[in-house]
This record gives sequence, structure tokens and C-alpha cells, in this order.
Amino acid sequence: MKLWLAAAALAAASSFAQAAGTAITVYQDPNCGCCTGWVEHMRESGFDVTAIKTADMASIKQKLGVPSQLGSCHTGVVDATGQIIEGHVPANAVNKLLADSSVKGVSAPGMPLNAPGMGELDGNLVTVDFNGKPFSRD
Ligand SMILES: [Cu+2]
Repeated sequence: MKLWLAAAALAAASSFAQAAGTAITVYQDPNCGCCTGWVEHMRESGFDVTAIKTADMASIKQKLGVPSQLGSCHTGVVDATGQIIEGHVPANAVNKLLADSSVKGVSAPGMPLNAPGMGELDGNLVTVDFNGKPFSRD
């Protein structure tokens, strides 16, 4: 019984601490400044980001299964789960993604000005899952 409680407490703690040190690989064009801004936002939020610069973003997005109508500049992959983060998705929404492994990917389509790496969050940034359904608002 005691053991069961300890295991349950551990599971709860780890689900809250998911962001800390979570490894993400980000593909970005070498000349993309706002992409670098987003990488900094993610690092400041506790993610362990590896940034890979490539001029061939189109084929990477295709390979990773990013729906073309939801495309943005950079594309991130959660190393442990394979979940996809397309564009300027706030760290909050990435944490929400990590908490639900049934969600394949989340996108902030285009280049919204109220997104991390672009500008200030204003409470109206809506991300969508890869089915196009609203996923988060920050
Ligand atoms: Cu961008």
C-alpha cells in the first residue's frame, strides 16, 4: 500500500515536471531570426533544444507529416515521443501537448505577431492540433 502511494506520487510529480529538461530537436532555416527567437523562448522555459539549420524545410515538414495548410517557419520534434511542434507555439501549449500523447502535433500556423519569437503573447494566440482543432489559447 505504501509502495503504491509512493509510485502514484512519483507519477503525479513527473507529469507536472514534464517541461524540465525535455529534449526537443528543432529544424530551422539558417536565416530565420524569429525561429531563433522561439528556440530561446523554449530554452528559457526549461526545454533542452537542439537546433538544426537546414535550407530544405519543405521536405522535412513533409517527412514529419506537418499538414501543409498548418505550416509555419520552423518545425520541432519532441525526441522522446515524436510529437511535432510547428511554428511559434508557446511553451505552455507544448507542456499541454506533452501531457496528452494522443495528440500527434500542434501548430501556430503562419507567423502570428502575438507569439513567442515574434512578439508579446496577448491572450489571443490560438494553436491547433494536426486535425485543425483549437488546442490552446495563450
Ligand atoms: Cu518564425
